[in-house]
Amino acid sequence: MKIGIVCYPTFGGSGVVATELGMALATRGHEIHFITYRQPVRLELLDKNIHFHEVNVPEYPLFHYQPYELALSSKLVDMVKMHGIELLHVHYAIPHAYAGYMAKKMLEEEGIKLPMVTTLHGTDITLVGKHPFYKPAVTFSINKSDLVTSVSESLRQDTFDHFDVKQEIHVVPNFIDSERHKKPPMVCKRERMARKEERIVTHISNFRKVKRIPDVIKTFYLIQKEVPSKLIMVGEGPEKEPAEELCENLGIGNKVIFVGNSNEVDQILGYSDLFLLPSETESFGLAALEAMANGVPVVSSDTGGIPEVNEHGYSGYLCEVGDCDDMAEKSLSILRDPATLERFKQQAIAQAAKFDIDKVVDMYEALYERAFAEV
Ligand code: GMT
Repeated sequence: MKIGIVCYPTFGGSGVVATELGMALATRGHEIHFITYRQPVRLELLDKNIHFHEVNVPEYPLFHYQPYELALSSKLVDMVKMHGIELLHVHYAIPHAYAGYMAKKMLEEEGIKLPMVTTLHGTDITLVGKHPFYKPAVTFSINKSDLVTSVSESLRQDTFDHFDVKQEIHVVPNFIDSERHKKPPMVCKRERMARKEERIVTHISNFRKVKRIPDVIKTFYLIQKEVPSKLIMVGEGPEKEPAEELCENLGIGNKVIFVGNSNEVDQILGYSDLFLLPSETESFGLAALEAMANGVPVVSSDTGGIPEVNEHGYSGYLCEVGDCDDMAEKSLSILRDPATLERFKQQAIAQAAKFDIDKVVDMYEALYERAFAEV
């Protein structure tokens, strides 16, 4: 199958999922065309089955806002015609489903049928999408997709709660390549981060309000009082600077390492002992799944789709949003005793294996077949 994938090329979860799905489909022999404004960060190599087409938006002084959707839909039309793309899979409703639908309609005028699968990822529904300024366009593009998927049951329900969606929504969870995580990290730089006797706690996100970054710091503050430890903060975003200030104010600046965006996530997780994810809401929590696949138990909030990923008392613990005391207590119950920590690490790996890439790619392939049949 020749499949066009539209996604955000950045470090965000939806872009990561889209990229890894595309690469997995390519290894199964599909021809994949990524169409976006930059080469996706996780896209390791381009080969005969993996192509990247850059969307350019020429700057023009008249435009206060550059019309990306217009440029994207035009690029989609051109690429479909040039490469014979047979199906479009758009990740994140805004504006990808909207631009995809426009491309589909333009192609229809020329007698070309293009089934479109839309995957909802979370903030396109729960935060941004339901804003009254976007809602009619998001509702329209979901309803006009030939097939809609969501990354969790919780997000599926949220979509029905917030939008007048007439479509069936298929839950296809995010996934992990368990085989890749079985390999030992190439170079272990643990000693650069912490002393041997210290535990390593990690958080990875885009440092937005929804991630409740101060809760990460406050929870770690309580942890390090009891157990010698370091906190590694991976990612960039608006909450990073206030977080650095908070660490200084709490007197733990020397115990918290902010590493920024990283392509070495697996390596960092490879030597981490605990992952904190105290988000306000989270449709899935891909970062938590990646942590578990690397043998890192997760202490998270009990919100959105996270309980579908992190099993309470097994791969980690679920706590009420904002309850830093409980998150610290649960973290300490894992970290204090080496045997307990080892048990949770193994259970985290076993839990992550439930989200193996092969099963999920099978699900997407079956849905692509269905989208073809329905057009
Ligand atoms: O806020 C983020 O984490 C980025 C956002 C994205 O679209 O890249 O993440 C959403 O999609 C991820 C992949 O499906 C999910 O794992 C995240 O839980 C979801 N984020 C939220 O719902 C806040």
